[in-house]
Amino acid sequence: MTRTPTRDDRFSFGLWTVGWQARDPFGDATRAPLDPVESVHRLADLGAYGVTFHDDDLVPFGAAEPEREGRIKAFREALDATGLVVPMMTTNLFTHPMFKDGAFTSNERGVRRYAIRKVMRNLDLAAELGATTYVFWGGREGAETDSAKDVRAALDRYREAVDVLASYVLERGYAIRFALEPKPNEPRGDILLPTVGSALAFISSLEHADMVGVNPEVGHEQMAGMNFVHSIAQALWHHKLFHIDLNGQRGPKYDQDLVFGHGDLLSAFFLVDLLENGGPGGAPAYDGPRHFDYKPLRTEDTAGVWVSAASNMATYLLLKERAAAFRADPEVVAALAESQVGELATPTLSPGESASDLLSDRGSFEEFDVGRAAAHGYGFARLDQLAVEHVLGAR
Ligand SMILES: [Mn+2]
Repeated sequence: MTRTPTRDDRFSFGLWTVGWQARDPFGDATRAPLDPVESVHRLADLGAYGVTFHDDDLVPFGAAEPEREGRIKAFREALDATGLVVPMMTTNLFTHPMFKDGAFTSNERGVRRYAIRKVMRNLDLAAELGATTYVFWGGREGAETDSAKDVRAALDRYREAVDVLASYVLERGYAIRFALEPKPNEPRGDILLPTVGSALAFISSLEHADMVGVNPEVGHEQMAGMNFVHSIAQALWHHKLFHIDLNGQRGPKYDQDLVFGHGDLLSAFFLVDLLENGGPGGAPAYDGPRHFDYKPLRTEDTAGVWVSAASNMATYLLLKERAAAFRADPEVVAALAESQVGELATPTLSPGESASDLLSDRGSFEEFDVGRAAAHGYGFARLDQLAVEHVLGAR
């Protein structure tokens, strides 16, 4: 198996990732701006297949129409020259000071109307560029104070905005699905729809729920102390994993946006195993872009930016290789059987068996050997050590 990425690996990057100038709340930029055209060429050279962006990543906020057209034209020419595609697009509804109290959920109605219009304009561009996923990350949809935000009204307005925009996509006949990206906090003290679970529950209340899924991000879920592999498994279970943001995070602290695998490496291994081998018969469980939403370390120069971009893809491919080796190892197969991992797929009741049938099955309760069930070990310690040894390349 190759560790050199190809287009078939479907790796994509946001313009805002490699283009991050490393400005943080305490310090100025450490890198010069990067021209989106150059980013497209460099990402293509490194083996990516796609590039994604917020409206304002390509065209500065408030740019006049001729400038907007010129920048879009240059970007399209770079796509045509490299063959890179735009699988996903999104909207910046967080940088401009007007969004300081949110966009779809700002207390000020005029800001909410402006925000919807800003998305509509970029949806038109997304359709033109062939993007099939449109992400909503509501970084400013939240609050720092419980006195100042009526959360139930905010959720009404959030739903209203997504419903209106979904109707717009359907009316225009665009082949676009929406993906909501949860995050617990930062930049707001508390953000609405903080976890994958919250987003899934919200989606079930939408008018066009079938065209809305989630775009979970490794670090966002881990900032909330959640198990990212579990979150992805549940999103898959609901058929709602429309897109994924891969990166690294070291526990519940500020959003680190490290290179994929450079945080919780074991979790990254089990994530790749789930995505690549978690489908029926060991097929991939997810066929969408493997999208990296990370930030090159602030200490790096431009050369370091491209080293880190390549590292995301190399780490993913290494973990994919390790996961395949794990699955193919006869000792692992035996350990999985010993741990009864596959038995969980067997329904608890037999075909046609009812609750009263279960009641009359003395073997299930009255005569069940609870002592045996309590006494035997599951062998998970052995199984997990095999996984660790495979991750370390020791097998
Ligand atoms: Mn993200």
